[in-house]
Amino acid sequence: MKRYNPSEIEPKWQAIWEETNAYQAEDFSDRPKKYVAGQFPYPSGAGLHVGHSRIYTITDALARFYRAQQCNVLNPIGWDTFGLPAENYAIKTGRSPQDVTAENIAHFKTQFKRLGISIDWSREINTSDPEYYKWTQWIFQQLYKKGLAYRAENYQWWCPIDQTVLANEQVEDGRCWRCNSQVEKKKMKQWFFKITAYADELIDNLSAIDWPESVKTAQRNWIGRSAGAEIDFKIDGIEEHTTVFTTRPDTIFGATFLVLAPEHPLVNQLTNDGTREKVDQYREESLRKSDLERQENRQKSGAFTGSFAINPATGEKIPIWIADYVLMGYGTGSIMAVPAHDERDLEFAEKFDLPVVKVIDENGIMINSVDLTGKNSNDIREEIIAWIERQGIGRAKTIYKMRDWLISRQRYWGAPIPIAYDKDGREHLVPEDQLPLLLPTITDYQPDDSGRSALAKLPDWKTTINGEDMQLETDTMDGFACSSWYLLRYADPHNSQKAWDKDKCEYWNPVDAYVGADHATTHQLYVRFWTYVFRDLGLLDFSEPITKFIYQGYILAPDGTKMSKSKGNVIDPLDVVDQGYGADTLRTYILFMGPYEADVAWDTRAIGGVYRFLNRCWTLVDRNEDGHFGRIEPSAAGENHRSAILRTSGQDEIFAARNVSKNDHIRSSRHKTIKKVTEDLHRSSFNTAVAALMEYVNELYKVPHDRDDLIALAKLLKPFAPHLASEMLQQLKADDIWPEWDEKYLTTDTVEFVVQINGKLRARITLPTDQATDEKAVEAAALADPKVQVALAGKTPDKIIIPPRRKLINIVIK
Ligand code: ANZ
Repeated sequence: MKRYNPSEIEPKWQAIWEETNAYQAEDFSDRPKKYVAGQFPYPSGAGLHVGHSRIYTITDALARFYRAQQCNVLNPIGWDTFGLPAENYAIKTGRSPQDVTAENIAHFKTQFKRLGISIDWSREINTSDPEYYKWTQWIFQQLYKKGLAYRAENYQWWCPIDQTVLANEQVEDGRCWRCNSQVEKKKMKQWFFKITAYADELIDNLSAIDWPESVKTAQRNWIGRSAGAEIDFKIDGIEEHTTVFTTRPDTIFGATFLVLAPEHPLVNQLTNDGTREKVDQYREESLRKSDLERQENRQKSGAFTGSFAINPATGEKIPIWIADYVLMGYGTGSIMAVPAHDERDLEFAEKFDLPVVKVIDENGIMINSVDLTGKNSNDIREEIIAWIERQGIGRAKTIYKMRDWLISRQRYWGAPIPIAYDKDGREHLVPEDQLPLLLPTITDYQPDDSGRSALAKLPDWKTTINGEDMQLETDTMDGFACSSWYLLRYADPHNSQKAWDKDKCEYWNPVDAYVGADHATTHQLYVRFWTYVFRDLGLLDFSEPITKFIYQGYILAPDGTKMSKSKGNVIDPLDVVDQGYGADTLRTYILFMGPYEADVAWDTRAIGGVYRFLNRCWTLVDRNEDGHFGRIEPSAAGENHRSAILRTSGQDEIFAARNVSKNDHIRSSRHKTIKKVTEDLHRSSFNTAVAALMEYVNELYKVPHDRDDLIALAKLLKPFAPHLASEMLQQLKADDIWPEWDEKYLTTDTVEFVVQINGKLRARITLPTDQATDEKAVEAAALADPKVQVALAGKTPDKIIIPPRRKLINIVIK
């Protein structure tokens, strides 16, 4: 009898897996391919915490499940290494991001291996490796040539602490996503990727992919498609007009004033001597507010320009105001205000005492709308748009909230943008044969005084193109650029001639299951965008890169709060392993703790429960080492009713074997468990699969079983507890091919009867449910039982009483 000792079993199997390259995926195979991947980690100094390990545990359970089903499985890993934390650490400590990153990767790698994650290590990638970012730069070139990468001057979000520009997606509630400081606006020349060119496809394709609705909704809202119309309003007295964007052209008869964003270019012209002072003052005030403040402030403010426009539907003169609730960066920066049907406009009209004209009644019927009165407003939209088009004063228009993706960062630790400037400041692509444009090793990482990256301080940050010396771009690319194509690179990670070989890329992609925690409107939108670009460049022939996305919930601290480094409540998975629980317990616990999408608090007591469960699995196999299954130890009492006492790692567990014969009941349990676990894994319901295994183990303790019952247990356990399961399978001399269930055994539910002879319990018998109500069959089964026969000692029973609805057989002999 051996104790369950994960610290012995786990290193043993990890070494075997490593030596045999057990998880290497084959490029091309007749077997069905399965590509699973967890969002690759940023290898921080703190190491992987249990929250991250949930991602890879889920991914690994799927990988092992598919592998056992004889699929050709790709489960790769890489490191998302560029970014601010490593650079800030370098500034603080003087240690190079290159060195620190290498150390962190080594630590992460150890963690992955010690958790038994079945990675194809031959495909490891690292975004700050020149062999990788060479191709990130090459992709930049392709985008540039297609007009999808461009430089423009614009007001940008600027983080004063991190000293860098932020993408819209990286500003949360007016604060920097990374350091939480209040962001500012700064006018700068920046690089953009034209994601807006694919706005429609990014929305329309969502219906075809198996992603959580919440993530799809987040993307839909982020892209923010609004269908409506642009309408030109003539300005009274001058040869000018302003164009508004509206989603409600049907309300045009109720437009009682216009509102322009304070930054609108027409404002100066509309202002006169009497209004200029107030208008200028208001404009200055609003420039200091963030868009979010401007939108959320219910206390409406504004200024009258002194000019009027003509409502083209009513012919009436309506005043033109400026107000900060109208944003310059959306639509045309100018609106027709319909206070009767728009809340913001109503707040504004009430504040400044402007007219309110209702044009639609409660039933959606038009009123006060000349000859449209009486019609249904829903039917009017098209009619109005057709009318403004005929008049030549407007057109149907769809706009989007999403802006182009801002990708330049004024920081050193990123992939250099492969652009150089000639002496006239004109842009040139760094030629392909100069790639990778290597990030030089430096010692002073601090950005320069004007907020440019440390590269700006290097006198030789230059190149020669066509014989001309040129200054290289000092901005580097957003880390999200590097992570927008890594899933493709895994298919062909060492290709030095191309970003990827098309056949390999198409063999593996799209990803069958992508597991992650976040980035719905950043990473996962960018990945989709780039895939469309690659498709249009002929580099691949599919559109959606991720077929199924598994969005995992957070693991919370035991008190239900978020784990965070600053609170010091982060749990290191290796600590749990080293406490003696082992990786298998940790993994099984993580998968058992709740549905994968739920946020669940860490519970140390529950880990103990999972450890005991694995211990019981171990014991079942260990005590049968000699090949006897369901073996009965003679008990001291020498009775027919026997028991065996098992000793397992300091705990006594009583195994009561009730019947010597192999019975149908356990076979039925086995097949049911196989079916349940298989189906649960297909729908990623890991916690219910573990629960089913726990029930099955309880059954195995109660009734005799054979080798096949234990083999099934070990095979089903392997996605969760791969080390222990491998050990069990080795002892049972079995392969690890996923077991199948047979429908015919599922229905044989059984009923257990107690057999008494002259009031004394002599045996228990199990009958299929459909026979349990057949008195003759129950009688016959009782009399055929070997223990009953021994007790009868050849005598014929006088009476057999089977009380209705009780699982009891009374045999009376004289
Ligand atoms: C008249 C109207 C009547 C409007 C009505 C709404 C309701 P979404 O759906 O978010 O696209 N709008 C247009 N441009 C704006 C800007 N730059 N800043 C602030 N508001 C702006 O919203 C479109 C509606 O928001 C547009 O339709 C416009 O007001 C306003 F009963 O026009 B509407």
